[in-house]
Amino acid sequence: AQNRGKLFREGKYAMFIHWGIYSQLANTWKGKTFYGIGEWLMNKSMANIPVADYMAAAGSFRPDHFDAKAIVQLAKDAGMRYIVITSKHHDGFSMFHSKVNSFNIVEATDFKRDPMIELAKACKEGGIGFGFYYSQNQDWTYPGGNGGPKVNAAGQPKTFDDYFWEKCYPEVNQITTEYGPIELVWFDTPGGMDKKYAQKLVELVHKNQPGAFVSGRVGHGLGDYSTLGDMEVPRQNVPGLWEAVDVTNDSWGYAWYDNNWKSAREILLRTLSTVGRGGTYMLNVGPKPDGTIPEPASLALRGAGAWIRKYPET
Ligand code: FUL
Repeated sequence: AQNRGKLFREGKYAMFIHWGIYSQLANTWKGKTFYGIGEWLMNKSMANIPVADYMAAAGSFRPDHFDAKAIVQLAKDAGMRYIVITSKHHDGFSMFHSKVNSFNIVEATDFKRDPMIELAKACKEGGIGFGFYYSQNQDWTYPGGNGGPKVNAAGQPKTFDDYFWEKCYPEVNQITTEYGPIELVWFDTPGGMDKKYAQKLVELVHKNQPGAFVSGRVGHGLGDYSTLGDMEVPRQNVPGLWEAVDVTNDSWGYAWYDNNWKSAREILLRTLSTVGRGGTYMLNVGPKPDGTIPEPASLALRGAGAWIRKYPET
């Protein structure tokens, strides 16, 4: 489609949001702090949390101060043109009211709201774009997902194919049909996922969302653009249609100890280094346990935004 990826190509600057149960845990488990990227907390490489224990932790997820309008206002003040948020990260928790996975924010928490409905609406009203991150290959809690249990609750063996058709495909169908027009689906860490699965996802997104891009991390060269390495800001020109993804501190998901905040000036330099070489810059914020954006991040974003918005396009 002609207008596919319009905001990606023209907008140049976006907000990335990593938000999930891990935001509540904030890099701690049973009183101990684990250092690293927060959304990986349950992984073997960090706290190595058993699946049942991690799933039970959803019960304490209460981001009561989540305010979609405030986040959209922040993105606009920052000069950003769209927001991309984790609908499901590697931990397998659906941050929307999934029809196929009861381990989701509406059914598995006392919060009970579908924040994706709120954010989609706020973006629309605020005149900015909206999109979803979706971990298509790694799923550490659903039987058959990459890194997940190999058997279901009844002890029956489950394959990646089971996971793909029972959870991944229907969920991607849901996020591309129930939240209005979106700018892109940001697939991630394709690993060894078979090409046939990647193809199915690309076809599905393109069919349901004629204006939406599929990220390069869907794998097999099937994406609509490419993403540099995590937190990589280019030092030389990069060919093609591409983006840089970056963090406001050192973690994507909220980590309580991480105060290595970038200043407004650093954010501007990194934005310019990316956009000046033809790329799109997507900068992450990780909501705190209460659902609000950490103050140092919003201050820096607004500081940089004051310069970016000084000369409006129209
Ligand atoms: C990575 C993921 O494994 C991280 O957790 C994060 O989502 C980053 C943007 O992509 O490769």
